[in-house]
Amino acid sequence: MANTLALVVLLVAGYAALASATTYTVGDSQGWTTGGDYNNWARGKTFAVGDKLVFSYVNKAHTVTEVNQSGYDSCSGTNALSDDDSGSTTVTLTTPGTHYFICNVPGHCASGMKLAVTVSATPSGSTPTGGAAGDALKAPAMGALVAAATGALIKLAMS
Ligand SMILES: [Cu+2]
Repeated sequence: MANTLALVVLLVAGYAALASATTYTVGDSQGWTTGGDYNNWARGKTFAVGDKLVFSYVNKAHTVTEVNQSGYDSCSGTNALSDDDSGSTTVTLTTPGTHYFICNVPGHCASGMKLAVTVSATPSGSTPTGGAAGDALKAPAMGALVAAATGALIKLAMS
């Protein structure tokens, strides 16, 4: 019985992973640094509430400063919503709308260290458009599989 329980746990965990939020590494292997084009990086990606952005950089060499649109447009961190220079900054996108990030080291934002992401209210995995379509199709199928497997196991346990 222990083995069958483990199988159910694995199936349920798999289902949860498919439906869970996405973690994006900003700039991919390049990370968060000067010379990047972060709006080019963001193009074509869909961001949803619950997704995470991971900024990777040399600590103190850059900052991840969340600002409003005017701070973004003027490269000013004066009215920052949050600020970190630890070298590894994870931001969870908790609200829909556009989120703005800049590097607050003088000159860096102006030379391209700025990122704007538009976050949709729909959690990724249930969005029927764009890159999430595959997940949207997979998730119900996985749910049916979990249900079928659970049913079969209950029959086994009762026989
Ligand atoms: Cu910087």
